[in-house]
Amino acid sequence: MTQTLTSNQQLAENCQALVSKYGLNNRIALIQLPQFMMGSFNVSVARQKGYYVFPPAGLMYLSESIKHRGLDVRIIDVNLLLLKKAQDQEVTAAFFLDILKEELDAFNPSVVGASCMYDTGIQSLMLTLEFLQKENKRIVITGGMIPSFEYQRFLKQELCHFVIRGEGENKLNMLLDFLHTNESKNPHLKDIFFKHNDKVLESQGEHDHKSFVDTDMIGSYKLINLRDYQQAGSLNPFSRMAGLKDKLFMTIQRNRGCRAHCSFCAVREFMGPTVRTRPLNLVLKEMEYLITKEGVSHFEWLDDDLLYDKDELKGMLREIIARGWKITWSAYNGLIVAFIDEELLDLLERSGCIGFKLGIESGNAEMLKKIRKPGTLDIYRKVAKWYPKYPKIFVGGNFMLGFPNEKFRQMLDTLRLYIDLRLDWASFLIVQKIRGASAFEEFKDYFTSQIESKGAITKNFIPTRGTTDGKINDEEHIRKGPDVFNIPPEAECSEDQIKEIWFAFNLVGNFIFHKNLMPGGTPKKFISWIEVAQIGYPINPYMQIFLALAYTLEGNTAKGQEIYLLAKEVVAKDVYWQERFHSFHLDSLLEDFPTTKEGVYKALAIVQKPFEQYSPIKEKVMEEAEWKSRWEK
Ligand code: B12
Ligand code: SF4
Repeated sequence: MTQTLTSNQQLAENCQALVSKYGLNNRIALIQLPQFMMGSFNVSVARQKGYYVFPPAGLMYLSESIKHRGLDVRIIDVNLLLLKKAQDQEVTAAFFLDILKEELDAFNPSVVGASCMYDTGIQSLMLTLEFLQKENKRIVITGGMIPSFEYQRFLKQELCHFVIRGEGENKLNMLLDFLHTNESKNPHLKDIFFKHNDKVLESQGEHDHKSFVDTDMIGSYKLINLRDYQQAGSLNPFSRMAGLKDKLFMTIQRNRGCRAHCSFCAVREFMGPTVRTRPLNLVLKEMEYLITKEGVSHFEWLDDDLLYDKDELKGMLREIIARGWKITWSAYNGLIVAFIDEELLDLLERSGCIGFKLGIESGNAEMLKKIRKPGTLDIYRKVAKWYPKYPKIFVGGNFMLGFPNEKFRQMLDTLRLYIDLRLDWASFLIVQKIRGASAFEEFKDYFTSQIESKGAITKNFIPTRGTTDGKINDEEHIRKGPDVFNIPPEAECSEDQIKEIWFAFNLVGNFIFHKNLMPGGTPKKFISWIEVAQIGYPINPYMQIFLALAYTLEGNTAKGQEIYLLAKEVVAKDVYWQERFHSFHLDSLLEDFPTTKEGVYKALAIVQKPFEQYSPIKEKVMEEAEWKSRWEK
């Protein structure tokens, strides 16, 4: 049990003891850890800029909030530094620790803060904390999602001296006040945890959810070099679509928190119940600085609920349009469908939006209620009618598979809904048990074993991203390939079975029945997405074969043939892919690859035949033909 203090006397004593032990210079290092799963790191993906390289937004906010103290603050982004090294050296994921050690030795800060935002970062966080514990020469603070929920374990194991829960700006200031002056003249705050006489204690004061709103971030850009980010990786497929070679990208945030409280999400628990919005003038000022002084031309929104205060958002989009900035932007964090309207879509398109994701999650009405998703099937269908009118925007959906007690028939509803909504892509994600989310309150043992295994049991939410070769485990006793469609409707499936379902749904929904490969579809859009998405999966032959079909549909037969031959070569060498191709009848494409548009439709019809019951799509795509002609103009 954590004990809440009646005064912050013990915090002061703790700070004093640490300062006497380690000394206190004016240097503080904030560490951003790898954004890839350690076990699946692949140098060739890094060289293709296929890994996430998100600039350290959280740490930049922290540094901005403490800048008045006159400290020497350095952000050590080991994710970036490792990916940079991987461009011309054979490095392993574990090399990030050597980089960190070198950076810390050179800078020699007496205070170090490490950030960890999600489960896939647990392994690198724990390695880092163990390294700092062994080094035993600095005051160690950790924060972000995982430490916020795991403070007991981390402090009991003395992996760090302080854990800051939730947003960090004001709490870090309070802690630095105590370290430097043994007191804080600012209002005292809860949510700083530390170990004192073998007990885990929490600071005393108010809860703070006031950070952020008036932060001007511009000063923090001197701590990072945006060109380095552009050269080492990408934000997500949207930033790759915007152009990797010459475009600088940056993330930006308007809101913190979310109106909804979906049962599988921890944002509300972490950010508090309110949504806070930064004033328009600050957001626009930051964008203007980034565009005119740093040369940024693509933005990605970090907001949990970008559509909050829609009128103000519309005002901001109008202002972006009026300023005539030559920018693109995207929102990979799913938007809440229920708040989309036609005027908004028009403003999104005109202000430079190239793509967004929607938080759809399930195609089953009872499951949507159960997970408290703010959306219904009717709303999804109503809004989906508008997207084709804005064909420049790439509309993807997030769909989740494997909710607690989810039945196979409910998962099938999700596949059917995706095909029915005729979106440009579905990201099928396997549900992850997340700390702080109400749906996973009963999974405490899982979280314990995750920390005890030092993150080793963490799974990726996209199965093929959890392995270095992009293949999924070939377990016995589970239905594979199209046989997954024979799973009894009422069955609840094992984790390995869900991976196979994921494989089949992704192949059937995103490839075999992709609306843009059908008569009246827009193959160009399919090409633009797959070209960038496959950077993360360099040897996936079904991505290649469908890409080859799309090029053929576009009339680029030579390119189609070239990619088809690559796919054929990969499959010829690999029994795993031979089996996969055979089971989904894709080998008919390998044997007799079409060279004309009509040939592609015919060849696809053969592959589609066994799965036709999932697709009411053909007629709908025809309706879109008129919007397509508008885009092509
Ligand atoms: C950008 C982002 C990413 C980036 C990387 C971000 C990073 N820094 O590493 C990428 C794309 C890699 C990513 C991936 C994933 N993400 Co993500 N991501 C986000 C997102 C959209 C924004 C994070 C951000 O920059 N916020 C803005 C900054 C200002 O806030 P912040 O980072 O939280 O920092 C503040 C505090 O956390 C705290 N703090 C943070 N670090 C530290 C350190 C110290 C020392 C202190 C004192 C304080 C402190 O203070 C900061 C200022 O207040 C959040 C949602 C959100 N809006 O926050 C999800 C989110 C963090 N991601 C999440 C998840 C689940 C994932 C994934 C696991 C799966 C998925 N479906 O996306 C993957 C894993 C990828 C992998 N490696 O396999 C969940 C985490 C939930 C949880 N309980 O674990 C979130 C909350 C989204 C959600 N709605 O569920 N993500
Ligand atoms: S809408 Fe998105 S951010 Fe908001 S609670 Fe639901 S999943 Fe979380």
